[in-house]
Amino acid sequence: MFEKAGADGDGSVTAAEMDAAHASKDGKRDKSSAEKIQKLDTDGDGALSATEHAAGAREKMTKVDTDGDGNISQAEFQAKKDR
Ligand SMILES: [Ca+2]
Ligand SMILES: [Ca+2]
Repeated sequence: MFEKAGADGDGSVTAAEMDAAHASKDGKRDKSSAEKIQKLDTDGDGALSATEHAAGAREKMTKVDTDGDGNISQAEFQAKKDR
């Protein structure tokens, strides 16, 4: 996803690029792209670097991986969905 979304090739994804990527994928704009980026944009430059994106994904995974074994089991995935 990341290679495709970084349209200007600088390795970062801006809100506009994320909107464009989502728009081409499902035909509608995701209004919360800017908010999502803001949450993960730890250095505050308004763009999401691969590192920031990875950190966000890791944090999400840690939250779901309740027994901390580094894998999302079906039970953990289900528990997250049910929450
Ligand atoms: Ca950033
Ligand atoms: Ca686990």
